[in-house]
Amino acid sequence: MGFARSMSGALASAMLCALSVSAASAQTLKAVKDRGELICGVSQGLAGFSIADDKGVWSGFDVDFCRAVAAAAIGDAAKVRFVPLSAAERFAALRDGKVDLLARNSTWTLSREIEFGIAFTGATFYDGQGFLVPRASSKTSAYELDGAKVCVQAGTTTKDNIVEFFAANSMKQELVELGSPAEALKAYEEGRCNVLSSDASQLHAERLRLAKPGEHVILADVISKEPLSPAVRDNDAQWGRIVTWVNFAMLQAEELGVSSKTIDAALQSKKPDVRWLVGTDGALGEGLGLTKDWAVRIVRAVGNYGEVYDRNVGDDSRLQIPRGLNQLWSSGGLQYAPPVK
Ligand SMILES: N[C@@H](CCC(=O)N[C@@H](CS)C(=O)NCC(=O)O)C(=O)O
Repeated sequence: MGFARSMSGALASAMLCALSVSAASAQTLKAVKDRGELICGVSQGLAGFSIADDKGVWSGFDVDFCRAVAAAAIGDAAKVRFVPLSAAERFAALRDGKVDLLARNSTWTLSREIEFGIAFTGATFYDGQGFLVPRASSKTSAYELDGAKVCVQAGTTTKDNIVEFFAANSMKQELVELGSPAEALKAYEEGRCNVLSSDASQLHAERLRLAKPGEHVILADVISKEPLSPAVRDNDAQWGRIVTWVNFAMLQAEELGVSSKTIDAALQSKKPDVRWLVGTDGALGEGLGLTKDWAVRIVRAVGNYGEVYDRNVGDDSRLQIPRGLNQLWSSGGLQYAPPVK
């Protein structure tokens, strides 16, 4: 009796099913190319990172990352379908194949990788958890917050960090958990809490939505590491590599002075590192399953890392978040791309 016939029908079909799932799941690049569109999970609206305007046009740091991946993978940064996801639903949506990529101000943690079978592809933005308080409270440090009522968004790393930080410093707190950032901000504005806590980058964005932003301060202390990273399913190494190296290509471009303004000159460059990046030397793009000009497409579409940072959250944006840890390593920060060669 043959192997297949010796198994029960149900078992055989379960195995076939498992086979086809793993074959399909290792094919994200092919699925994206065949569809002609990248499906990218983003936030439901966070200025600077991912937000849609009244015409439904998305912008932000995470949005530009999705566009960069689309430029590299399908040659068109406009071919992205953005799927807004709440904090609570985002990782299951990725796991269940509802999106090809999650770029949603999500903190890279080991427990998330284990629980959801996902892989973070590398920190695009080093953040930390901070506190927003009314200026009139005269608080200047996180260590002065004993007894605070703290508004946080449910389903985030934020809540656990509060519990741990206050306990570790023998301070009391009362958590007020809300379902969305808008609700958290409203609760803070209405005085249902006297502290709003989240990733410091988000506090910069949320403060601008208050009636009088100048009457609120972001304390200098951060109480956690929040390396924000895109994520993919962990069963498709080729796709994971592409997403990882899109970020590195943008960093490498900044380090080499290759920008959306200098990209044509870069194609004529004799510098070996520039030639590797833009594909006039080597065959790295083909090795990734893309084309030799993959990095050129990225830089033309969204610019290098510094351009994306400045436009969305830095000097050229309303948020004005200092580069800080997100400076390149060569300028004293943590952003460091391995050799693109
Ligand atoms: N980086 C943290 C926090 C991320 C997060 O979702 N923050 C909330 C605000 S505290 C947010 O971005 N909300 C936007 C939304 O839900 O659309 C995490 O990964 O848990």
